[in-house]
Amino acid sequence: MKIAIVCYPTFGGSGVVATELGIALANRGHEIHFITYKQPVRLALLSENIHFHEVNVPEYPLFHYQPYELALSSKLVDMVKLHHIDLLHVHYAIPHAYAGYMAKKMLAEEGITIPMVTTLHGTDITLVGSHPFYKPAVTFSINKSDVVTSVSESLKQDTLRLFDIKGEIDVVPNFIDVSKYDHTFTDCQRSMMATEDEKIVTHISNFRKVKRIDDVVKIFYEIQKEIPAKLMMVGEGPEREPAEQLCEELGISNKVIFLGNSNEIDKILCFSDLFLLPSETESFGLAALEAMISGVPVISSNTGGIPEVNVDGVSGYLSNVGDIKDMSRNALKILQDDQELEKFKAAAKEQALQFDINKIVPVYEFIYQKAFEMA
Ligand code: GMT
Repeated sequence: MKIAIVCYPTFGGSGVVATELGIALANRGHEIHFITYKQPVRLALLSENIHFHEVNVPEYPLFHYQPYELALSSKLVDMVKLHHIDLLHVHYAIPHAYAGYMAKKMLAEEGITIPMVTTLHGTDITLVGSHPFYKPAVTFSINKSDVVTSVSESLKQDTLRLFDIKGEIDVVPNFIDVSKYDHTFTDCQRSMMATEDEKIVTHISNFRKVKRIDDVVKIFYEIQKEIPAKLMMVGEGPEREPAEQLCEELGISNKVIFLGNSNEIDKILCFSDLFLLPSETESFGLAALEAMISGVPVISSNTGGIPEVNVDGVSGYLSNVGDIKDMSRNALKILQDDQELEKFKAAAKEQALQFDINKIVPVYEFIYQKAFEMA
């Protein structure tokens, strides 16, 4: 099948999922066309089955806002015709589902029928999409998609609650390429980051408000009072600077390393002992799953789709949003007892295996067949 994948090319979870899905589909013999404004960050190599088409928005002085969805829908029409693409899979409703629908209508004028699958990822529904400025357009484009999927049951319920949805929503959870996390590096270069007696705690995100970055710092502050520890902060975003400031104020700057965005997440997780994800809301929590497959237990909030990924008392612990005391107590329960740590590490990995890419990609292939029948 020839599939166009539309996504954000950045470090965000939706772009990562779309890219990994495209790569896996290409490995299964499909021809994949990524259509977005920059080559996706996790798309290292293009190949016979993987193509990338850049969407350009020409600058024009009249445009106060650059019309990206117009450029995207035109690019989709051109690429579908040029490469005889069979199906559109758009990740993140705004503005991709809207642009995809316009492309579909333009192609229909020329006698070309193309099904569109829309995958909802979280903030496109919970934070941005439900804003009154966007809601009518988001509702319209979800309802006009041939098949809609959401990455968790929780996100499905949020979508049904926030929008007037006419059709079904299929839950297809995010996944993990297990083979990528089969570490062969010896000591994971742990010694470069911490001394032997120090535990390594990690947080990875886009450092937005929703991630509650100050909670990450405060939980670590409690941990390091009790045991020797280091905190690895991975990612970039508006909350990074305030977090660095907070570390300074708490006098823990020498124990916290801000690494910025990284393409070596597997290596960082390889030397991590514990992962912190105290988010305000999270439709799935892909970063937690990436930690778990590396054998890193997760201390998280119990919000949104996180409980569908991180199992309380098994792969880590869950607490109410903002309950820093409970989160630090749970973190110490795991970190202070080596036997307990080993037990949680093994269980985290085991739990992550449920989301093996080889189980989930065939589900998307089934979804594509369904889209053909609906179109
Ligand atoms: O977490 C973010 O802010 C990025 C966002 C995105 O759209 O890239 O992530 C969302 O999609 C991910 C992949 O499906 C999910 O794992 C994240 O939980 C979800 N983020 C939120 O719901 C806040």
